[in-house]
Amino acid sequence: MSNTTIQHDNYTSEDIQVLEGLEAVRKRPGMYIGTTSSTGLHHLVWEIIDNSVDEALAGYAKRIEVSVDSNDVVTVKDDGRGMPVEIHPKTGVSTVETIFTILHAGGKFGGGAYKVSGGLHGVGASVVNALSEWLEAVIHKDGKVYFIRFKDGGKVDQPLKEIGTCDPLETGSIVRFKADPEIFKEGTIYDYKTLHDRIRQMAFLNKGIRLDFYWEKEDEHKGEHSFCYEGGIKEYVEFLDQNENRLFENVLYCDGADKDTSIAVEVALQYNTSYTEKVYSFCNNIFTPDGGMHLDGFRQTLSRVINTYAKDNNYIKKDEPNLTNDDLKEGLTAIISVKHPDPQYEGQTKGKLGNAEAKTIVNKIFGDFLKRYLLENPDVAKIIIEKAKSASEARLAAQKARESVRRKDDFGSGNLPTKLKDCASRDPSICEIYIVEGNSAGGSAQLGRDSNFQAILPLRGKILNVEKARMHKIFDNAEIRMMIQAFGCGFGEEIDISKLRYHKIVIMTDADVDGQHISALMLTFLYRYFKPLIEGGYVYIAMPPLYGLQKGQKVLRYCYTDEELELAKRDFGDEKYVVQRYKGLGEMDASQLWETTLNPENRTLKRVSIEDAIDADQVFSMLMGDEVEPRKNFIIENAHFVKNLDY
Ligand code: 1YM
Repeated sequence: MSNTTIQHDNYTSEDIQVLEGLEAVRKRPGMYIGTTSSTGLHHLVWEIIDNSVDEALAGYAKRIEVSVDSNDVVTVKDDGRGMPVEIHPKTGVSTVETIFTILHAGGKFGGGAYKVSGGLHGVGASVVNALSEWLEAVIHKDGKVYFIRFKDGGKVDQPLKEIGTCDPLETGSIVRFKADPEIFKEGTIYDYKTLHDRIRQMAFLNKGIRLDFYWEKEDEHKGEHSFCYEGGIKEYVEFLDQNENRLFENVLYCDGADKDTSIAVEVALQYNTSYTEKVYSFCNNIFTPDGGMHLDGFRQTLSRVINTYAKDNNYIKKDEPNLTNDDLKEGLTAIISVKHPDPQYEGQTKGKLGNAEAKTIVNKIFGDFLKRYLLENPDVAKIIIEKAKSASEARLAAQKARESVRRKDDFGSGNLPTKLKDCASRDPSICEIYIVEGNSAGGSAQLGRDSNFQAILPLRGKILNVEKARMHKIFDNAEIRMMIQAFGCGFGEEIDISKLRYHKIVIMTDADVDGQHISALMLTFLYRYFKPLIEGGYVYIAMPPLYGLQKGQKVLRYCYTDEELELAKRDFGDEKYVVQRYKGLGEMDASQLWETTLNPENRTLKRVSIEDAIDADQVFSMLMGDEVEPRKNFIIENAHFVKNLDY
């Protein structure tokens, strides 16, 4: 292969190969970034940030800046060595051009260093380039400033050239790009929260690296957000538990690496007074929602070391059973983060780390640490063991309670609660169940519904706060038992969606703070015990109108938001009407309720979705946890109390 620069106005065979490569990405973007939805759009940003994070993890960059401007142009800047600019011996063009035009060029070109922060499918800068309207890179290196530009999905627009000089101490890479709207048909608009949360997470997962996020759009988020955590995942655990009461002062933290395999491990954990667990595992900075070997190693070690300690110190008698993983879960918050040179992801959605050696190494590093920590901190050991023992006792009681509840209500037999006003149809795909707050509204709903396909389950008062209660209490609650019976699909780990009796579960509460609180309780319950129903998109929130414009007895128009009311007022010109504010569902009669909230033709339903398990968990814990103040503020501030409500 020749060592001369390719002329970009007359194509050579290498050029054509390059174009074919990037063309393949444009033809099948899904193969490289998963999807061309908003998720895929954001992947472009992650890919470029990953390159900067790799440079930081290699010890060269200290600070990374990410900005999004009002035209959705993204700029990522780092103060690393600067991408290599010399002619690449294999391609005959600059290495930076090679990086941006040859698929999977990543770390293979740089002399063996592997990519640590792995993007989806391990794609890199060239994929971003292929899917961009244009992309520019500016490189500061050896006292010189270089520039290169691509357009139309990765074609070289301006080959690499020197555009100036700089202080030789000033080095780094800047990449700017505009995603191609022809690829991202749903639009190229970035979401503030998605970027903000992921950048923050990157900062938590990579201690000491500073990530500055500049949101330049003219909206409420405009400004700079700077993230840098010297404590890394230790601070992540503190962040996750900011609204909890911790059981002891310090977060347990360890890190280590295995020389032979180059696998690095970090674990941080804390216990709080709640009964739920927040344990999240990552490989190469990517969340592994389905766990895998690193998580298995963590659980196995936690249980092994604590049980050994508990037996050695007579917290558990020799003939008593061990504490189980379930016992050790209650109130546990932990992050397990591994860095692996060759991760293998398994499972249908590739959310599970398959490398068995990750387990061995977590066992060793976390095990040695925990054993020693417990010996040195017997007071902490005692607190953890006592928490787990009380969980174990509660579990036994719950088991008994469940069995008795099951016998009493006969969950599987098709018996239905008497309060349920069921629908005629037995085709779940068209059936809906409205869970209605309060008996009076329940009455109107029962009269107003279409009984062919709409069932009504009235609930009285607030259902039990499931976050605070333990299992056996939850199943003592009559309202909750009725819901479980009505759904017909079982609950918890035994759920069977094929038995679900309604494909729309609609929560209907008053449009006030109390109503929102009840919705939040309901969602927490569904989230904890019927997660697949939320994931499957079966759960909705009804939106009753806030106002009616009334003329005499007749309602001229219903308004569901304050903005709508303002618009309606303008539309009405000379017409005389009074604005009626609905405080509760009970104020509407049966036909009004049908018209506004039940009739599929007119009603507004919000579908509840969980895009981000961590985030949802946070909101729920905050809403339901022991700390009253943040909850109160949140409910007052957020009319729409859960982030992921789709309209
Ligand atoms: C805003 C995006 O890409 N930074 C970046 C990338 C590289 C280097 C430094 C780098 C790596 C190496 C040597 C090396 C890349 N290099 C390569 C390749 N920021 C951003 N900063 N010198 C510079 O790994 O040996 C790919 S990315 F291929 F050259 F190694």
